[in-house]
Amino acid sequence: MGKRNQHSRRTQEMEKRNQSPQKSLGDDKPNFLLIAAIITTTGVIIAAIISYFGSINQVLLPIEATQTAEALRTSVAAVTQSAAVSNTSSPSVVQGGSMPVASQTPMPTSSPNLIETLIDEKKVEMVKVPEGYFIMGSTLTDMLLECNKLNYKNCTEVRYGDSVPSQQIYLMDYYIDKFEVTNENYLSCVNEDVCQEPTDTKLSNDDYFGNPEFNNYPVIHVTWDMAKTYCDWRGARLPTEAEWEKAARGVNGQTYPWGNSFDCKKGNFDDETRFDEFVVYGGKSCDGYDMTAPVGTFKDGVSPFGAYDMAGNVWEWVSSLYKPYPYDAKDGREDASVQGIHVIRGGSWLWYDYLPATYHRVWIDPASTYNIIGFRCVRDVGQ
Ligand SMILES: [Ca+2]
Ligand SMILES: [Ca+2]
Repeated sequence: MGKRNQHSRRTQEMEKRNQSPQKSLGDDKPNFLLIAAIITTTGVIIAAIISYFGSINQVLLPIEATQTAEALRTSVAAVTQSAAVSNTSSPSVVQGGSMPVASQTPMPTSSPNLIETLIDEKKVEMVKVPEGYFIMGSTLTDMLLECNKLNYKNCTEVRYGDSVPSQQIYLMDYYIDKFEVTNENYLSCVNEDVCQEPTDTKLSNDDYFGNPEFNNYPVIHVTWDMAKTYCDWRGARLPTEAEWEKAARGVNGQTYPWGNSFDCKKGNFDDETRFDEFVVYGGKSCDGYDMTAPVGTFKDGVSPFGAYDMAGNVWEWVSSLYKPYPYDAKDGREDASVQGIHVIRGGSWLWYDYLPATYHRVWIDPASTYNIIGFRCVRDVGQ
């Protein structure tokens, strides 16, 4: 109303001016100068206002971004804990492998084209996994659908329920080995009398560990302690379950390192009938390797952050004790001094009865060694 009254008064004043007697040209001159001065002054004021608010924005934006990042960092524990007590605050997942939708926090974005690598002191190549949120775990519905689709056995809640629920987890940035630790990598540590030789140096009938023919193949027959000792020797450590999973699937919760559809040509899976009758979804001899394959063979199966063989070839030890989800790194599961059952991730060239999805967890005695279990290491950025 106030604005309307002002407008009416202004209109009436303008109408009065239009009704006033005509002025001479000479009389108009001062008015032109006055108008020009007003226009110039107004322009200067407007420019000053724009400049002022522009500079304020330039100052404020980075502060707001910093505060947001800090808030996100400090809310990790809260997000993790809230997932435990309330399903409404954990991501909801739409059936069919669709993206979970965050209710409170922004969705992370993937930048798969920017792979940053590091060659460490032992000349082992690592890839960087940037700081931020990622989606860990899955829903039972999605897992059982995938399990049945790929003709695996035991597609039940008992087998797959421990990977539920889907959570958003925030991790600081870190480097992870680009490849599984090779026989050659591990031999360097053995030669320095730090690492213990694998408990079995053969694979089937082949001389494997120490045989130059298999230098670039993943080391096997190592316990969790042996794997940890090797990573310590590198100035690194075993990845947590969360770190392993983020490196394997990226930030958006995809099922496999390369996407959501299984493809037996993108990793070394159980595609032979030499050791068992099971043949992976996709057919016999799909990937072309009866046993382990040289690391980095499957370039189309690389993860969003540039890590190879995160699905297939050999299972990989992680640092985590086997505990129920929701995942919480601070609940004791990452305490290396605690004895107990540990987790392996990623699937392998044999052992058909487990879906090689990035979220799938398998627990195992840390003192056991198998020809299907190897590992890789991580290190913190700036370490
Ligand atoms: Ca194979
Ligand atoms: Ca692997």
